[in-house]
Amino acid sequence: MVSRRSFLGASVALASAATWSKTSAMGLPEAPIMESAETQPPLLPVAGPDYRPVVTLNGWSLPFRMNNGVKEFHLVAEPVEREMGEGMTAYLWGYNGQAPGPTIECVEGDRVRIFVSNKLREHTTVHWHGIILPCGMDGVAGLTQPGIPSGKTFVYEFDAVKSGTFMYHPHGDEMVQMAMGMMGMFIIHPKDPTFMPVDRDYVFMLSSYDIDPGAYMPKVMEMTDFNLWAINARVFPDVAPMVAATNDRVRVRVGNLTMTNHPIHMHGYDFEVTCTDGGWVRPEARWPEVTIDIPVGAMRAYEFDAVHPGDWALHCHKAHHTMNAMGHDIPTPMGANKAKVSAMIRKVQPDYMPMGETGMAEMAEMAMPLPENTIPMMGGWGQFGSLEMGGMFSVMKVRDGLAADDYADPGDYEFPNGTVAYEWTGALAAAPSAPAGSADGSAFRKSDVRQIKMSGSDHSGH
Ligand SMILES: [Cu+2]
Repeated sequence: MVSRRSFLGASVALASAATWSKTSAMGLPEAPIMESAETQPPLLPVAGPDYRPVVTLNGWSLPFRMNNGVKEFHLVAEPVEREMGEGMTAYLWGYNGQAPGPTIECVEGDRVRIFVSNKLREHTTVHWHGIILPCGMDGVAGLTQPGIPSGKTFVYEFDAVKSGTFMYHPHGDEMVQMAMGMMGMFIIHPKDPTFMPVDRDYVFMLSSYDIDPGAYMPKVMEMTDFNLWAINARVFPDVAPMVAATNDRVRVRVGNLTMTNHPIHMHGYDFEVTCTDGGWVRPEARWPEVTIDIPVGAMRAYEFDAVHPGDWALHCHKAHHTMNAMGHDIPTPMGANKAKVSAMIRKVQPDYMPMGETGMAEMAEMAMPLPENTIPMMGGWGQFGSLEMGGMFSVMKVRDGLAADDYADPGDYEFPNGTVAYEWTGALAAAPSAPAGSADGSAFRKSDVRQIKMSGSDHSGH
């Protein structure tokens, strides 16, 4: 395993660290702004205990400065323009140029000070969801503090006493401000770097918006019928893939601040939930899953050993959440014969195309004219054609021989010969043969089969 320190020099973090050390310890820290919606490289530790920084999918981590032993961050609440996908920009509210806001990372035992400047036209606060802290730092407008007025800066300061995965979001005009996209992740790394170590640590936040095609701002009064289901405010096919080297230990942390739960399903692996926003899950309390439901207002982290190379789909299992903007109030079109009615419609609209008579897959391949500022309902092309997916969908790409700090999209998986499902044309493509070392023809490797002793399976006493 490559030590984290060994690739420390390769990071952009050093550049920002130099910038920060020049900043005066007096006055507000600079507030870095991110202009891109691309996944940014991990922000490697530059002070204090070693840790494995997270990679925020289509996001970034907020640089900090040290001031007399205190880690200082500067969040700016402000209107932002977020590219949710190619051809579609949303006017949201967020932090430091993006929505969701940057991930904040610190280490258990750190003293953190977070300056929050409010550039919105109404008051806001920041609530540090799940973090153990003094009540007056909890960020509930009216209850624990006055709202931060427009144009003002408030200071939050607390000791990071417990490691884990947390979130931040406003707790003043919460319904509107969260519907507008104000949210972010907050990671407190364990101070002991040998506790629950992983090789890749991904984090993203689930969010949903109701933005009519052609419009730019979400309808903040919508309660259930959203049309954009997003991973870190990006929709497939413009959600970045996650990348792992074969045999990496991988953690995926998923926060949910939408109005409904999302059963996140990953193909190719079983995994265990190892952390919630309540803390780390003890090994004896874990159980295997392939789909993990992320409740509203909650975080779940799961881990697995990336022993199966491939391009593995990862998505919300609510099928309507892997679609982009679409109408739901239409009758089922399958089986309808639209020939007669099409002829009538063409008299007034010559280019009318009847759709959906056989199903809706055809819609992914039709290049239909779209209104300005929207995204096709589904899209994404793989090496075998259309995926017919949108929304909350990404791909876990596991490859042999990736460098430890390589997070770039490795492209399409090269399937080994004879391992892809194929059309039956009357004979098998090759004579079936048992894999090497397997007497029974099982395609599974030994490492896949867990020895499970079931209690009560010993019937010898009967
Ligand atoms: Cu969902």
